[in-house]
Amino acid sequence: MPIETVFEGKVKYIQVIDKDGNADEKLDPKLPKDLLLRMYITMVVTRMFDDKALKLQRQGRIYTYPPCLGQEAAQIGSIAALNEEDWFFPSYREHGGYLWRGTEMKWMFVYLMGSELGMKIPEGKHNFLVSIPIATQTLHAVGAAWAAKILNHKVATMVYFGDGATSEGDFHEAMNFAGVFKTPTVFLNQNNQWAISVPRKKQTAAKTIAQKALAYGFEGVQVDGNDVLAVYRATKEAIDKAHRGEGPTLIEALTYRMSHHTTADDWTKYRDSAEVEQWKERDPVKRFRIYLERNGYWNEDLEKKTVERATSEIEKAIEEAESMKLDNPEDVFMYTYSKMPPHLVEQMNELMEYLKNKS
Ligand SMILES: Cc1ncc(C[n+]2csc(CCOP(=O)(O)OP(=O)(O)O)c2C)c(N)n1
Ligand SMILES: [Mg+2]
Repeated sequence: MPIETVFEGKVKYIQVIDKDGNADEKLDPKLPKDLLLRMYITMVVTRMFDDKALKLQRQGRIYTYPPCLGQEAAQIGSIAALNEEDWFFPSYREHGGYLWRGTEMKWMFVYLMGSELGMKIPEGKHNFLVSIPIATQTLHAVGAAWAAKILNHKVATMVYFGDGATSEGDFHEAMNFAGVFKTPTVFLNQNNQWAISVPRKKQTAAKTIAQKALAYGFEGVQVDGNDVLAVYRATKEAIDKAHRGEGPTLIEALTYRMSHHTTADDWTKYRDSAEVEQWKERDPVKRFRIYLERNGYWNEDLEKKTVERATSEIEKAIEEAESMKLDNPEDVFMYTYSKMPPHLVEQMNELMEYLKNKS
């Protein structure tokens, strides 16, 4: 039996639309107009949702909010390549992903108002919950993919995580398991250059995050994460591969968090505004709009109507969320176990007793 001692691996980089909106004819996936428009409109709505959520937090109407400004192409380009039966495992920044997968905006606001009700996944939707503990969702996604493989269900799982998450043990365990057991998993890394105030260069000495896949025995691809068509192309290939039973892929979407890490953060304390300005030139929404306009699919009038429709949709969602009765503190304990263990029952009773005496 030959023993392998030499390894020569490579990571490819994909860009379809450059920062000025010029498309590479050979790489353009030439998607149908209705899909392209749905992608663009969702990107615009995501950006408007994001802007509104930030303002609501500043007014004290929702709690901590993690903005996704600048990451719309990385999110929508990838989620659009996922079939409905495939499973979506987000981190906490994938607002665009939830919108694409049919989550009603009012529930997203309800969640941000601190109610567990907002995280109730609609029946039949293959979406997972927001994951705040960094990288834990990579293990969940690999576990679910492994279960699907054992059950012979032809579905893939796709998991979102940041550059900082690649320093967590969970990420490496998930990658290793996925490689060995060839699970149908797409690891979608949004390398937005920062993990709160820690820059990407402090997460790893490797040139790319994508190359980490090679050490686990599978393919790693780096894409321009601000180019929605490049992200779509790479993700579609990875999902198709997973459906064919050919195992996992790691996609590194190179992007940038244009806003604060969360509303509890202030980026002006640790990064240069010149850096932010430089990334503004690579704006994913603007770039995609130029592409659509050049293809004759978009114009000022359609933009205006989209913004008007989204404005009233967002206002209506806020109104509905704010008119709900959301003050059920016991909900915090309710939905982790089908049968609540005794220590949680005790804590819940203690809290309810405390609140009763306080009022
Ligand atoms: C296990 C764990 N450790 C630490 C934290 C605190 N924390 C919240 S976000 C974050 C940075 C994550 O950065 P990255 O993975 O790049 O994702 P991004 O926020 O940039 O999308 C940290 C350390 C946490 N939530 N979970
Ligand atoms: Mg990050």
